[in-house]
Amino acid sequence: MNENSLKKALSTINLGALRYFDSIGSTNDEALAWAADDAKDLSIVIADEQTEGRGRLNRKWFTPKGSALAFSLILRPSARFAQRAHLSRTVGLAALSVADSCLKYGLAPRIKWPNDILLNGKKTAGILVETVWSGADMDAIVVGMGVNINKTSVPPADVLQFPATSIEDELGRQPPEREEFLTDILNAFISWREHIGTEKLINAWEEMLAFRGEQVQAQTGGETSVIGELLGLESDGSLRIRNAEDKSVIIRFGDVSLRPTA
Ligand code: BT5
Repeated sequence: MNENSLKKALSTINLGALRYFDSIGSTNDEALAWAADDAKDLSIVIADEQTEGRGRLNRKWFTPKGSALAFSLILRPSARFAQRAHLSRTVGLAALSVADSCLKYGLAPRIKWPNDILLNGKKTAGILVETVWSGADMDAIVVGMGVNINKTSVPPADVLQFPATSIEDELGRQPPEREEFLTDILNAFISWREHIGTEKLINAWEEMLAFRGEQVQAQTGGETSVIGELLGLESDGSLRIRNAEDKSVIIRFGDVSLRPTA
């Protein structure tokens, strides 16, 4: 992957502009700085390697050289969508785009709410959405996506809180070129984005949810956790769980980690 191969692969997609790096700290950091400056809607930062890749709460995200997709898209939300509720839907939009791209290769993706894409119950991609505000206005949304494409992108098990895999591991053969997989994700993202404010997006996202109808534990920061049956999504993308007292509990988007209760 290099700047030329990317520009060629992405030539049919209506992007704002592209910045490519052989190696970078974090594509989200570069995108946040660019968004605070003059980046146009749908500008993209992409790197072959990240040395300081980030997950939520500054957890580490591994992107070794030559093996994964790591990129950040900059969105300029229209006034109608420049609200906090829009953020969880944007995570759903990004997760669906990765999931749709996996489907294209015959894989069976599931979205572990809020921000992970699982193949065969293991994490193959993660999403990190961050914002740039000017005063009370949401100026830009940065959607960072990391996808393990080749086997060599999967971190060692001892540094992980949840098992991980790659597209290559799950296909059991040579994976698509990274440029090709990126093109699929961006095309899916652009077409799903048309439906960002609709039930269609929520329904498609809900269909893809991991552990639906199963018992899960949602750990919501600190010590708080909710245990119950995962029912589905609210219209803003929040998660609905039926607890042991048969009550619906709504889990808002934030630092939530979800796992099945074995
Ligand atoms: C995420 O956070 O899953 C969001 C990851 C977003 C990464 C992209 S890459 C492009 C852009 N630039 C950035 O700097 N970030 C974004 P979270 O749910 O907090 O999960 C983080 C956890 O995933 C870590 O604590 C590890 O346990 C695990 N992990 C780290 N690297 C992984 C990998 N390559 N594959 C699977 N799991 C990984």
